[in-house]
Amino acid sequence: MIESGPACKGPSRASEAQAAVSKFSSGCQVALAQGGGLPASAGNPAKPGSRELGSVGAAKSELEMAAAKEFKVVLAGQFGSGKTTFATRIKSAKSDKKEIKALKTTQYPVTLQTSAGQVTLNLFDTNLHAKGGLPDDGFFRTADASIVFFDLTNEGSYTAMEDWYDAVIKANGRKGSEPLPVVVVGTKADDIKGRDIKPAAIEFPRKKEHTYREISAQANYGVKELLLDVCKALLGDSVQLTAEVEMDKPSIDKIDEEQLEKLFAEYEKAASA
Ligand SMILES: Nc1nc2c(ncn2[C@@H]2O[C@H](COP(=O)(O)OP(=O)(O)O)[C@@H](O)[C@H]2O)c(=O)[nH]1
Ligand SMILES: [Mg+2]
Repeated sequence: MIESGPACKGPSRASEAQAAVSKFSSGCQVALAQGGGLPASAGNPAKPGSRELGSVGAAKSELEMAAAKEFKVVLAGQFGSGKTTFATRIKSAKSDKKEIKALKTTQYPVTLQTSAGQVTLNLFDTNLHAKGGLPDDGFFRTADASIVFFDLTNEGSYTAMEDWYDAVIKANGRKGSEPLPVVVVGTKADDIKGRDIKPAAIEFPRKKEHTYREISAQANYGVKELLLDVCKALLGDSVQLTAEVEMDKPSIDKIDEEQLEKLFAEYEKAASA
């Protein structure tokens, strides 16, 4: 049986002072899960007695934890909402991607240098197509965080987002523990004319109290910021990126940032009303 060790509890939304502890505990959970081990439910409480397992084993698992700082980040959202386009913007993620055949998933590792040290976000991107329906629980389970996507130009994708969100939350039930970190993302922000959803109508992230961000992966707009949002949700608000994130050249080079800021201000106004 795998002993989880004292620091190996479910990720807690970090108070800043606890950020370091929290990131190790999450990383630990990922390492175990990817080794084919534990389901990622909340119930991995710290066991006061677990220090008593062989000191070598304990030391090793602490070392592994310190080295890990890896998080499973599930990309959720309707087919065509722009998940793969987002994941493949990041150069290293694209070159180091791995197929996980059993889960019909591509794993894109995004390694970031942050004020909390090196952090790897393993983006889990499903390869199923629309007719395949929602992925199995195995895809969603053991997530440390999720990015939930909808396409700003397709109202149906906004509606469908709730099913994906529910699937992530259900597979990662964390009774009695902190909620799963989630960032909600509106994609294809470059296509202002094609927008199908008014800012004030984007109620979902406010209702659920999750961070909301708009991106255009094709214009490299908001991509880095989104990665930072995920780090903050996992490690605490004070985390900063300390090195550039290398991205592919944008395929759209003009984007009306001023107009996008106006639209976002409308979202915020509705959110604070
Ligand atoms: N205009 C625009 N189109 C995008 C953007 N991101 C993705 N798309 C398009 O949306 C479609 C679906 O994208 P994809 O990443 O495959 O979606 P997925 O099924 O969620 O992985 C593709 O035709 C993309 O070219 C974007 O930022 N702007
Ligand atoms: Mg895809």
